[in-house]
Amino acid sequence: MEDTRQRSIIYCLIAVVVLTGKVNGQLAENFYALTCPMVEAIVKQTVNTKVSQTFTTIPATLRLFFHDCFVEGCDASVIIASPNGDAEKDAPDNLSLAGDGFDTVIKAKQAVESVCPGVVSCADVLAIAARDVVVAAGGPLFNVELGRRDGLISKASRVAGNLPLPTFNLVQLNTMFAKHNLTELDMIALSGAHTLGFSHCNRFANRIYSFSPTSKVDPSLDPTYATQLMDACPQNVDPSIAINMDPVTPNTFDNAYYQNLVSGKGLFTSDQVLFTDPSSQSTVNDFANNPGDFNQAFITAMRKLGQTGVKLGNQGEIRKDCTTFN
Ligand code: HEM
Ligand SMILES: *[C@@H]1O[C@H](CO)[C@@H](O)[C@H](O)[C@H]1NC(C)=O
Ligand SMILES: CC(=O)N[C@H]1CO[C@H](CO)[C@@H](O)[C@@H]1O
Repeated sequence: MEDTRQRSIIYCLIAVVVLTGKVNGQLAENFYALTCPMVEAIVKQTVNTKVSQTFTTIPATLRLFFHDCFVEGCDASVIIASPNGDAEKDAPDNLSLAGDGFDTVIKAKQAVESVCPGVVSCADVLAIAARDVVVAAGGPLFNVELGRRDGLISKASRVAGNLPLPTFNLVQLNTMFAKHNLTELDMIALSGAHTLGFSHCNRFANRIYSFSPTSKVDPSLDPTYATQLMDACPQNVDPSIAINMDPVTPNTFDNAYYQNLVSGKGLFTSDQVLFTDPSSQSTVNDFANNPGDFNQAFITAMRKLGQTGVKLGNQGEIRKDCTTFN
């Protein structure tokens, strides 16, 4: 009698654990299965509506996820707005984060909040939205782990040194990604996000106007591409001018980024170096020739990126409004 009761209690607990995925505060794909089962459908709808209004939603949201995860961990600290202009998003490195990414997360969270108030973190909304924009651009579909809590720190002064620079070489890139538990393979795959979106001219002007004392143009640049870049970005160009990072298929999430690298059309030093450095060249060749290999590596790396510095269990908070602490 006692035995059967105990057993049914145990079965019940197991069922709750399986359904909620709440094991010792770990991330889990079904984290909101009982508390907000519609969350992914709601976020997807908001994302798709926003994408249909403006394409920039796609690169802006994907990059926002990356910047969020690399500073304080994936905890939506990047979304916080400070009246004093000293929050994470106000740092010089964030200057070019497009407003549409913020807008997407804020709107999706509002839609989620109206159905399951106080349950889903802004960090999870951003992680889901980042997956959804990849899919909206024709990229691979994958499951997102959930259960992140929102962070309590957002400071511009804590951004510097945590984000990679477009002038980085392979060792610098690997070092920065290793700090976030990401391998060289992860780093190369995540760089494939530059198959989408825009860059301002000043981020690569050194490669076409002042590369070295002996060569104005970076010799690893395809000469025709270098000329196109000079036409699009004359010296002293309006700083608001931005150009496509993937000159071939700028609006599609595909492996053209790697084919561009093979043909000397990587926009940043940090892009082109993945091909010019012998230690990463074979991976670039593989991704250029086998889109399936790229997609698999990208999915693995995005899920790992989403685990960076996450707050779990009782840490942090579930923000009501993504732009302010509760
Ligand atoms: C590997 C090191 C990386 C460096 C040095 C780097 C640097 C940059 C720079 C300088 C820009 C141009 C910003 C501008 O002028 O507006 C940019 C844009 C972008 N980056 Fe990266 N990035 C890196 C990795 C990543 C990763 C891992 C992701 C996402 C998984 C990502 C996603 C994007 C996207 C989507 C854009 C376009 C943004 C837009 O159009 O609004 N980047 N990146
Ligand atoms: C990297 O992984 C280790 C071991 O799992 C963990 O303790 C650490 O917090 C992780 N670092 C980040 C930035 O997520
Ligand atoms: C999107 C966004 O909030 N960008 C801010 C980044 O930081 C600069 C200051 O360095 C702000 O002026 C931007 O508004």
